[in-house]
Amino acid sequence: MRTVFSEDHRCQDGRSELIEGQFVPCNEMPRRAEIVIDRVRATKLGEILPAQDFGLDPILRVHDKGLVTFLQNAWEEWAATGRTFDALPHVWPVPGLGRRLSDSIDGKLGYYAIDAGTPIMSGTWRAVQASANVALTAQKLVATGERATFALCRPPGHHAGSDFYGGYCFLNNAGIAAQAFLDQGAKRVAILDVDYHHGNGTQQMFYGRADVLTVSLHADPKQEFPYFLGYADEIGAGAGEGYHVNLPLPWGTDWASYSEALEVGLKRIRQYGPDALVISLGLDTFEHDPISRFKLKHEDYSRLGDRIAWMELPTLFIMEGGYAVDALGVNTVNVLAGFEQRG
Ligand code: 6XA
Ligand code: ZN
Repeated sequence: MRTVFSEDHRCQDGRSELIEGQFVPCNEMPRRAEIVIDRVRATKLGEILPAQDFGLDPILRVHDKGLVTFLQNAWEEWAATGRTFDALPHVWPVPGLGRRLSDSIDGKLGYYAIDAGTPIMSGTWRAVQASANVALTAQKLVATGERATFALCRPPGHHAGSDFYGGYCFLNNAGIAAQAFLDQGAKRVAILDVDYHHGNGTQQMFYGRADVLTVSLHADPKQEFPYFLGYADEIGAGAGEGYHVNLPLPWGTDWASYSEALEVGLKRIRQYGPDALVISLGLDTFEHDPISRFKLKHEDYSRLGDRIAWMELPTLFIMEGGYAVDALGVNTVNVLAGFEQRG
């Protein structure tokens, strides 16, 4: 399997995130991608390709111009106030406060961000655009006949919606790629999100549509981020009703119960009959992940790849979360190699 990768991911290198009442060093760090690309090389998974530049058009198919312009200019506006540390929001437009777009960068940050864990710095836009280009380059390979490719995206994307960012995500790489498949002639695309966290951004951008089926297996939002979305009764709206599937699972979930939910999701995808499958590949379901509470083991990731291969669909793997950094290369490539083994 070929991997698409851009060194520009390093331009996203946040100092700290707010978690459990404290500012701590960012879990979403450059070393994550480095360890994965090292493992891709060491295991000879396949050729590594650079990203091509697709410009803003495919991004604007799923994201509002306002969000994109904000992300392009946020650092400059923040730095113009004399601040040299990373940009984070500190006030949000909850319903009682209204939702007006302020001229102030602090107002804009709260308007577009969903959390205080997603710092913006001078290189953020460069890394974010590269990450989307990595996804689109890999998407094009699948759309033009490759069985599967791996988009080693960083920063990740699945929490970013049409007009908001957060949860370490700025642009929704999986959503952008799914829309690109449709724009290139696919009739239906399925997105399977196996990250520990609910893919709230992916769900939001396609919630009223039936041409993208979203299936997410994740920690129950009663217990976990993003808390406000990802419940089983969210099934889509209007034309999208029945095309969005949430499979929340409790803390402590291991492969035995995870794989049961996986079969439910895969069955729904098979029934949908998509032209392409996009996998939001998060590895934070690992037993030693520092911010998560599932119990998947190294070998379970090979099984996961094998189960995905059984679908026999053109498949695009998009990197999402995973913070047990030393194990991230092994776990990620186990999925991809597990997929490849089923010829
Ligand atoms: C709390 C946790 C953010 C979740 C990031 C993630 N700030 N999403 O891994 O998939
Ligand atoms: Zn996650």
